[in-house]
This record gives sequence, structure tokens and C-alpha cells, in this order.
Amino acid sequence: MNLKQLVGEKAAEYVKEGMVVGLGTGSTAYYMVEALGKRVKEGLSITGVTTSTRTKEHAEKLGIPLKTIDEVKKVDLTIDGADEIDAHYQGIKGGGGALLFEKIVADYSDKVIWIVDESKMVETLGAFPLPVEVMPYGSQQLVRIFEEKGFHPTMRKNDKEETYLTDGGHYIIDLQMDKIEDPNSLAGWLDSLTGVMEHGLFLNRVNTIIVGRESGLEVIE
Ligand code: ABF
Repeated sequence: MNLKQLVGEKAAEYVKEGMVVGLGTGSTAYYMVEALGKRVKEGLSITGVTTSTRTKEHAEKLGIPLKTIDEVKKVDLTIDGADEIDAHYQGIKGGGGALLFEKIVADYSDKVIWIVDESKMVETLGAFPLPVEVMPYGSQQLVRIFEEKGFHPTMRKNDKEETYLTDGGHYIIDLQMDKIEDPNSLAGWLDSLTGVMEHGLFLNRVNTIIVGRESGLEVIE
């Protein structure tokens, strides 16, 4: 069974007529967007607000009406994937490189649903490299700071081995933290660094988590 498809389609059921819906990024969110596209073809009237160029292109192909985050008063519901979720429902996102726009859309949403397969549920965050989105100007200074901290930073590359550029025109430095015992203080420290635009620690930002397990669906409210 395709657990990503299972949770993506389940999450699409939470979308009601007339909603402004934040459309997430990634291979799980893909199935949610597909399911919404089908419902739009059947007459559902919604407005999508996308979190990446690739989700925008996908939604446009399906005929989902779109507006930017600046053209709507607020977002009723955002549905997005995640890379890791710990026992306190804190998350790491950004493996797909869309963390800044994802966090912007999520933070202007009344409700946020994360959709994941069971492999994303962990005891403690950190096995997944923590993405940090940075301004290109000064990024090597940040690499040096992260190296001195022992965070094993790597500048993310695209599939042509060039420095990856986000939709926002920034670089991403991935940190290998292994275990993040205190995500709140790490997030506070990252936020204090000049040149850091955003990081992939999504703390206290989710209302519902839908987990696809081989044994079935788990909904955590
Ligand atoms: C997006 O969804 C990204 O932040 C994250 O990398 C991705 C989750 O991965 P996937 O759904 O493709 O497994 O929100």
C-alpha cells in the first residue's frame, strides 16, 4: 500500500467548499494536490496558495484556482509534508527545499495538517539533516560558524552539482545534528544569526498529524 497516497487523499477530505488552502510541497503533498484536483474537476470551489514553484505548476496543471499568500486575507487550512516529527509533535521540514515559503504559508494559516508515512515519526529530531536557508552573501561565514560548532554543514547542491537556489533565491546549508535534544534553543540560536533567513525546525506549528502506517491510518489531533 502506498502510505503517502493514503494520507494525502485522507487529508484532502478535510478541505471544505470555499476554503483558502495552503498546498504543501513534497512527494506526500503531491497526492493531496492530486486528490484536490479531482474534487475541483467535480465542482469543489477552493483557492490554493502554493508553497513552491513545483506545487504551483502541479496545481495549475490540475486547474486548481490559485492566489499568492499576499492576495488572500488568511489561509483556512494548510496541508504539508514533513521530514521528521518527534514525540512532542515538533518537526523538521525542508528536505524538499521549500521550508521558507512553507513556514510563511503555515504561519498565516488557521489550521495546519502534516501528512507523513510512519518512517517520519521519530523519538528525537536530528537524524534527518536540518536545513538552514541563508542569504548567499555571507553564507561561507555561516558555514564556518556551523563547522566550529561541530554541526557538519554541507551546502546543498542541485542535480547539476551547482549550489541549490531556493524559490526565494537563497542557499540551503544542511546540518548533521544526529540528535536535537533542545529544538527550541537551537531554533532561537539559528534565528539570531545574521544571514539566516529561516530554518527547518517547525515548532508548535501543527494542529493535526495524519500518519500512514502499514496497520492503517493514525490521526493525531
Ligand atoms: C515538504 O515535504 C518538505 O518540507 C519536506 O521535505 C517534504 C516531506 O517529504 P516527502 O513528503 O516528500 O516525504 O514539506
